[in-house]
Amino acid sequence: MTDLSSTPAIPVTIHRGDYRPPEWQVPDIALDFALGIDETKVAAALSVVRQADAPAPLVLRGDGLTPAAVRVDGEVWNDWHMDGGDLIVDLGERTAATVEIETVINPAANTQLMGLYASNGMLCTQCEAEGFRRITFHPDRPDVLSRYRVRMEGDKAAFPILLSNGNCIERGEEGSDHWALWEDPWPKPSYLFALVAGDLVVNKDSFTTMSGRKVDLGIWVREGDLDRTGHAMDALKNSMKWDEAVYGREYDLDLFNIVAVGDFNMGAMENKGLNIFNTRYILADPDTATDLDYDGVEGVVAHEYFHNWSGNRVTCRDWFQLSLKEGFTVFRDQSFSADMGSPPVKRIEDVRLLRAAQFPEDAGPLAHPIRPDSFQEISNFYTATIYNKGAEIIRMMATMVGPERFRKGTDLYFERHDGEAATCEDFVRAIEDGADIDLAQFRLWYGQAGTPRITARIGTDAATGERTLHLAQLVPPTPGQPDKAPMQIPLRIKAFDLDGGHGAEEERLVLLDRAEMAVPLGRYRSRPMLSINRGFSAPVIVDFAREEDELAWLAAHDDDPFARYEALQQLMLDTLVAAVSGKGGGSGAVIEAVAQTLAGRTGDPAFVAEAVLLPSEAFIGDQMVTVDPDAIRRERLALQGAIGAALEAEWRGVLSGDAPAATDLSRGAKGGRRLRGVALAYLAAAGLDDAAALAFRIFSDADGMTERQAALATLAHGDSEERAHALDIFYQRYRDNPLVLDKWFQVQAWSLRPDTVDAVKELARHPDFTLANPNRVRSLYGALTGNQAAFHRADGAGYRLIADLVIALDPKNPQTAAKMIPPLGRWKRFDEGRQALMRAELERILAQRGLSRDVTEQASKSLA
Ligand code: 0A1
Ligand code: ZN
Repeated sequence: MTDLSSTPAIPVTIHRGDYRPPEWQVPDIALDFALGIDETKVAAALSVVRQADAPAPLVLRGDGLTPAAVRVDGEVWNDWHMDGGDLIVDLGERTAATVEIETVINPAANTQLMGLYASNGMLCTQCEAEGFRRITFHPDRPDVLSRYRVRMEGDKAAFPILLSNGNCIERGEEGSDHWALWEDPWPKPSYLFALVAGDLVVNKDSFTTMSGRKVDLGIWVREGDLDRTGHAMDALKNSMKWDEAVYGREYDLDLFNIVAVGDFNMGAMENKGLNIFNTRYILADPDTATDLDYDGVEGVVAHEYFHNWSGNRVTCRDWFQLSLKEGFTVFRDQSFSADMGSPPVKRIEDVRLLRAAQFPEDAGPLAHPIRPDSFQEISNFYTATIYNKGAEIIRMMATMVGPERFRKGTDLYFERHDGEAATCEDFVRAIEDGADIDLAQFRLWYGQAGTPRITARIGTDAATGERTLHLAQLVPPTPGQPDKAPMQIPLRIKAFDLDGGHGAEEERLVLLDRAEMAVPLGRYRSRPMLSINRGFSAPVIVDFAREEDELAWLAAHDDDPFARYEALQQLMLDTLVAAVSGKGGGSGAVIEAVAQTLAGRTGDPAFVAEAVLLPSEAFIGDQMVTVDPDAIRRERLALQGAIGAALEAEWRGVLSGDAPAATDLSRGAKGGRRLRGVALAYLAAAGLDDAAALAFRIFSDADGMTERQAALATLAHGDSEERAHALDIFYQRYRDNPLVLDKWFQVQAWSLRPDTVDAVKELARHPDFTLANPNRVRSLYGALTGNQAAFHRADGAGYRLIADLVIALDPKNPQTAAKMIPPLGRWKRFDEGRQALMRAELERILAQRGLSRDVTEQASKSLA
């Protein structure tokens, strides 16, 4: 009767085209938890209703569970069997029934952090995507929506706080135990279920919605962390207000709780009415969090809150539609953060991230469309493509129709699909109907992977002086997609006229929708200065050969700040790529442009700080046929040093005077600190005698983490005495604060020193290092994979270290282990020696016995 074999050795591939509606719905579910850290008993009562016309078995998914008892309509039931981990119940001719199942789980042994697990004595859940099946048997698919009633009981002293989704409708005590009954009136898929039990304290506040309803807000943390929850609370209230103002979306329960937990695989989770967060995105105070950490808290709090509509009220039909909720919600949180701060700086940050994380994914063996066609393990698809490229695709629609029509489209989407499990196609149709636009060709963005490449060229009619912009697009082949059709690509362009013959230039939106297209620009006496893909209106690569003086002109004069940033970055990139390929022509133009931009720093220092930053080593590598990590590091450091030395007075000028008070979180203060960090890095790169002393002084005088971390990171690149001293001071001061200790590991793994791989190896043996905490793993090993020259050390030591980690971590936490594989999968971009070393490590990983589905899928696809 029972076959408890777990995951099959060869992962099964699931195809989008195989989707079938559920044969049974579960309109109501009652869960009863008898809580214990190493034994929790779960009694589930599922009211099931048949949807299929003919009798069909009830398939309840399970992962690592044994059914302790099965009853149907109150009677002991024997017509069931196991299929792998799943429980199949034969209900005969019935069209409705109540199925009761008991399971017993061990949260303390749950190192995967999926399902119900223990973190620091507290119990919490993570159910997206397929964690609910580790708690009880259930269809566990997002198109099965139920009303939940949850009773939990446990030791009062161990679990003084008992939380679940919705409203607490009853509570009581029994000896040393107490219990609570929670009810969520909104039907939801199982991935949005949550439960928390632990010793927590709360920051309470409230928000009055646009229709005048009072909502109680609570942010629950461990004792001692309470005074670091203020920023998250402000972010929550601002998000609630913003969603009402910008999307007309009001919160729909009387209570909204957030719980922060130290052990968490991702950033946070949007469970209905009970968001669970990685502490990293809740806790912030000036002493322990940088300005970027503050922005991260604001953005993630908003993201999870916005999911209440884009994700919860309208959810996904199946996991292939993941970008329906994630792409849209990222777009919403990006717009929110832009409104809260500086729109151009936010756009620059978002594009930087897209280029760093998504473009390489789209160009490698793991490339997939934002709506994938197949997967083996859905956890592997929480990617930059689904999230960030997904957001770009929503942004393009918004750009094409403008804000008012876009709002009509989203209103229609929410109205049509409220309470439903929808598809990406539903979203596109709602925008088409609501915003009145034909998106027939645009839909290709959902199905075609790969970053489109656009070549641009300006032609001139010698007789008339008419200029024409010639555009061509190519969508590169990706795994399983050798041939692509031309896409619809919205490009914001403007052609500046330098000698007044053309008259006023206007920006326009060109819809490139063919393989090639000619766009008349009009008459210009001299060559127009073309600003193209302004604001990064489309997630594409534009190849457009421009001279240094054109880029310098645009960097100084373009009226779109993003385009100014792009022009300066392109100038730096051209200079660096030339230097790396041995065709260096000098750094004069870059230095001049940086000086010009710096001269304008009184405007928006945050923008200036972003604009004068050199492109990352990885992005320089992305421009090359074969990445040469050592030459890239050498040339980037040389250019950084040259800029540092040539503009020494300017950088010192930036650093002169006091830093803004760390408690000042205004835009100006944050921008000022950001620019000071950049200035310090330039001075240090110039190798000035007093650089280490200066960095150490800033480190010691700092009244907050932004300055302190920037100075420490700068010192960490060098080998001064001050380096060791500062690292030691930092460690002693913050050894009891896990989030700050993460930074201590991270700055060392980011170091540009040649011995960084050895240092990381050593740090992995540090008593404070642990594989049990995903943040710690990411802060050490994740930072190393982002350190190009270190990770790609020619002898393969970096690759070996990451493969060793994957092998050691997989049995404990396959999800986090699998996330470390993509950097090894980029082997095709490197020289033969590195290729062989990288492939060998992937093969070594795959040769392990009992490998998870997560790691198997990522490693095998990476070798293809
Ligand atoms: N939906 C969440 C992301 C998330 C996904 C899976 C998780 O399982 C470990 C956790 C969180 C979001 O977009 O924020
Ligand atoms: Zn999300």
